[in-house]
Amino acid sequence: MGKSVFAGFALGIAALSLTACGSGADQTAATAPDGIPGLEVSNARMVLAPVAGNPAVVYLDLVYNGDRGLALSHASVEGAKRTVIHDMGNVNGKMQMMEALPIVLKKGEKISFAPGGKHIMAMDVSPDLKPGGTTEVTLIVSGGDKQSFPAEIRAAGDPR
Ligand SMILES: [Cu+2]
Repeated sequence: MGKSVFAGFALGIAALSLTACGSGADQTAATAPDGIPGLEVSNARMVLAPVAGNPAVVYLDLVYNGDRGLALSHASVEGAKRTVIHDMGNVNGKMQMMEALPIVLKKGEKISFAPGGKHIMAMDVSPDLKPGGTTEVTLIVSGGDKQSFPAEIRAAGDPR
């Protein structure tokens, strides 16, 4: 009797840890730094908004030397609920930011995400992201390959 109760208990634990393991693995898969062959990212930085809770902006420099032509259309930022790649465009004679078209990466391509141009917009940023810290940014290309890298977090007034 005592033995079967213990067995049932042990089984319960096993099932529980299996479940925990499963969800952990899923999360890892979603943010795994698989790497995109030929892609190098440098100078990644996230600039927080002056008002907490407003969107933050991520800038970076990338160089692509892979043989396969790719299109970069998605990004994610750890600690942000939603992430969109933006570009600046002319709307009725006024420059404003808008969702970027997929960015074509060909061998030898060098692209700067910089103030006044392309940038990654991070919405609903966690208050845990503070100047001086780092967060993980992931670029996702056509086909689902992705590459993650750290971005230094800066305050709104810091040099961009
Ligand atoms: Cu924007």
